[in-house]
Amino acid sequence: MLTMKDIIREGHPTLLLKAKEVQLPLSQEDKNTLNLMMEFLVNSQDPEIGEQYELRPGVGLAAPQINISKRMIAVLTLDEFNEKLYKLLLVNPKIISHSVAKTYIDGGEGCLSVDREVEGIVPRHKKITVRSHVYNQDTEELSLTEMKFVGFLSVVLQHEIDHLNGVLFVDQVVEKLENAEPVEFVGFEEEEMELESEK
Ligand code: UDB
Ligand code: ZN
Repeated sequence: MLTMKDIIREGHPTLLLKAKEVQLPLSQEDKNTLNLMMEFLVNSQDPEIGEQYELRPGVGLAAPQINISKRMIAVLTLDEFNEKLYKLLLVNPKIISHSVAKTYIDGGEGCLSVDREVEGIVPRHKKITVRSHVYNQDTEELSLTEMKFVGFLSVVLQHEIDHLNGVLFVDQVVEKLENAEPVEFVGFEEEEMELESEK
């Protein structure tokens, strides 16, 4: 299993590279990497496993963060309305369109690869359309899909796709953003929010 030791941190050169397109069909090695990435997110959000291995509860992970410079990301999170669970393994994702409207997370962003608090907010597109191959862990098949994301999911996807392009949120922070609404978390449990902000 992956632990925090496997996650490279700010200052590591791989985090600044543009990751390579993944060759299709997927190799067994790439399938293994995708499975490990999702397993990390699942473990990191499990209170017992997370505590035992001292994992930060992750909502997304990009392959470059485990020093594999390939265009693969994992996402595991509820939307900001606590309504839908997104469990996605994406290969060669591409933002094909986005809204003019912007959004941001109040209180800023963090990153599993950044071990410090960074003040300021990160401007993000409010809505994006992503075209990507989606990996199904049960069938081991890929399917090319277009998906729309808004709000928190849109922010998570943009944060992860930035990693594929060698971009860290720390280089995109601003003090304030005019004419944009923050992601509004509705029905998120206080405890969950506190868990996140304890970090
Ligand atoms: C995270 N989680 O997983 F606004 F309920 C972060 C860490 C670095 C703090 C663990 C997170 O922001 N959770 C969260 C945020 C909310 C509300 C809520 C939970 N990442 C993943 C990462 O580093 N991927 O590369 C950072 C996130 C910042 C914005 C999107 C991804
Ligand atoms: Zn990150």
